[in-house]
Amino acid sequence: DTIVKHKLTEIQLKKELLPIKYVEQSPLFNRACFSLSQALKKSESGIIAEHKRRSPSKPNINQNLYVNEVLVSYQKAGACGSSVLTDNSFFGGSLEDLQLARSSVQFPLLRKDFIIDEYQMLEAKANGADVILLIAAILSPQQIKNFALLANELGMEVLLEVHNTEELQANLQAQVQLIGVNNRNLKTFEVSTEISKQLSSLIPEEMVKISESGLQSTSDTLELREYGYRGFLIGETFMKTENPGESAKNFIE
Ligand code: IGP
Repeated sequence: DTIVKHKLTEIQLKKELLPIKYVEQSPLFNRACFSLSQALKKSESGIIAEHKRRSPSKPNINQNLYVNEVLVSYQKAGACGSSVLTDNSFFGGSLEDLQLARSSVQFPLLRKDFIIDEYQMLEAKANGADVILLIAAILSPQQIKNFALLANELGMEVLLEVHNTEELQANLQAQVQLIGVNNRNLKTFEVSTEISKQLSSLIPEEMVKISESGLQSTSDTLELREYGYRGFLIGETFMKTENPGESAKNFIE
């Protein structure tokens, strides 16, 4: 709630500083995107490795590594794609991080932020994203439908994040390529992969299933594979170590 309010003000300000017509002039705006859903279908690891400096629950995960270095090492380790936090106030990320990421790797990039306005989708494309995250907990089903259409028109895929049955069922008609079940309860910060297991059978076949947050070992991911999960979004487990690329490599091998 606080985050969403903060975003609203931030977006108003940005629209004044950089109107949409200028966002669309970015050299990255007309490029072709990488498909995360295709990459995951082909990938053995299914790992989407995240760059994350800090979060509301962990004020200091890793503040001193450059996003380009981390991402290059993730790609070398065999990750299928990466997620880059672009929220500054709560996660310490930025759109510059996303740009830097784009110029350093050739695989799908997810813009990880709290998207509540069309403007942010144009911004995502203009700064190098291939996939955007839509969080069911902060959007109406109508918004999700509209935003997903626009993202697809821009050539990007959509990862819809849900945390319970209601959020999932309210949005089954939305045209999204990927469904992410967040194992972390955003209100209590409690983490449990049980929710991924419970929701797996309710997710339509044609959507790629991703399990997000709190994954610590290959025993977690191997178990979730049996429930049909193809993608695993991992941040802290890699980022809290001195060498996230090395940690990702060990995880994947
Ligand atoms: C990664 P973890 O526990 O591996 O660091 O989690 C990712 O799932 C998490 O950062 C995340 C997130 C979000 C962050 C999932 N959904 C929404 C911000 C907003």
